[in-house]
Amino acid sequence: MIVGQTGESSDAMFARGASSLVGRAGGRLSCCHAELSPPRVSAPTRGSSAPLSPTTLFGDDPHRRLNILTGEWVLVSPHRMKRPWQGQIEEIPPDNRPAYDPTCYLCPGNERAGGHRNPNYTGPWAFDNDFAALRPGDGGRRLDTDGLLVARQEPGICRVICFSPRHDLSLPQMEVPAIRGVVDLWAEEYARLGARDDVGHVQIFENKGEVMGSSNPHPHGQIWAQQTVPLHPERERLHLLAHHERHRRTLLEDYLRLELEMGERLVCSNDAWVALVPFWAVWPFETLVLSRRPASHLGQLDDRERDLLADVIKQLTARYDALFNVSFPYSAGIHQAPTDGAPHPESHLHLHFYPPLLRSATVRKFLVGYEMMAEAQRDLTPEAAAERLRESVRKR
Ligand code: H2U
Ligand code: ZN
Repeated sequence: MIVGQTGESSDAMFARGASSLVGRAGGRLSCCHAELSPPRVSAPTRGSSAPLSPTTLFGDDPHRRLNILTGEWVLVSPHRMKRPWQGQIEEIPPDNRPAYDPTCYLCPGNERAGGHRNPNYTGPWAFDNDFAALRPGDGGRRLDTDGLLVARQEPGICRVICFSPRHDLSLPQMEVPAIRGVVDLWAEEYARLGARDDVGHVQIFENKGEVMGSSNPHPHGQIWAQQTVPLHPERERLHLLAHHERHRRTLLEDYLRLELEMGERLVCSNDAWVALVPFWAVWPFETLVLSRRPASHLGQLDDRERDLLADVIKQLTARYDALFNVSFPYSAGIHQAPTDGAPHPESHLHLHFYPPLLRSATVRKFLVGYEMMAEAQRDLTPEAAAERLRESVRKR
């Protein structure tokens, strides 16, 4: 995926149409995702005046906010927070897991699908997904019938990663050195999978909780490594690239500076990382975890930054659990540079947390109706969500 590697400006590329972009880096063929909106590059015009809070400007009035990472907008309707809720109430199963479950396919020593047996692993451990959504291969087959029926073979590899041998834990309940072990394994998997010729992008993620479709409460995540940079990271990458071409700094570096100056959306931090509710958050308690020093991928983090990443993950997920006094469900993932062999100075390693819960442990937000037909919408403001998370202390 080599937009910008040819020396062509992003404006010129967009004038030409992103759908036709196909390039080579390090001798490896890759092609761009089709039809993405042109990035809008911010102009630093504010001078020395203090940044204006959306709460001051809009109060309770509806307004739309721009996601500068994707070019998408979200409608914010703070006045609707007062409406009564008579919709679906989620069942939250009681969390009384044993440290070892003989029926769990992820516990050490147990049997998985297809007759595979897990080793007696004692730290974080990864294996090839027995029901992988992608398969390794050359990726050569392509279909294009009159530009109307278009398809491409997609090679790749799917891995499952157990965070701990303990069935009864989740990330916030693990000690920081144990989470650091997970960070190291993520870095190792990203490097090893990314070095393959048939892998141009490595997506590390976690689905936590039944509400998010997780099939098993044993603490685990997944890694899907594939040839193409998929939709969401590709959208972000184009916006990061446009900003970097113009300012020679990463978009998220400039954004973080502004957030640190304003403070109203910050949740928790340490010397290397900041967790905040992004200005354009869609999910009620969505957060973005940013490295203070722009790093393109986990391999560029030093020892201290890795320890502190483990620390901020624990801080943030413990706040989530304390918010509604429940093991907080979410989908989380790490966005890093594509693994096409090219340098990606525009890339800025970050983690997204998308939790579905809205006003209690049993009321979740659905992205339906207007959101499926038009655009994302939220009632609780990102500033109010950040305040709730800042005040949330670990009670469990
Ligand atoms: P989720 O809980 O996020 O679905 O992840 C569990 C993964 O574990 C899922 O992708 C895999 C599923 O394919 N799995 C195995 O690889 N082996 C098994 O024996 C059961 C589940
Ligand atoms: Zn288990």
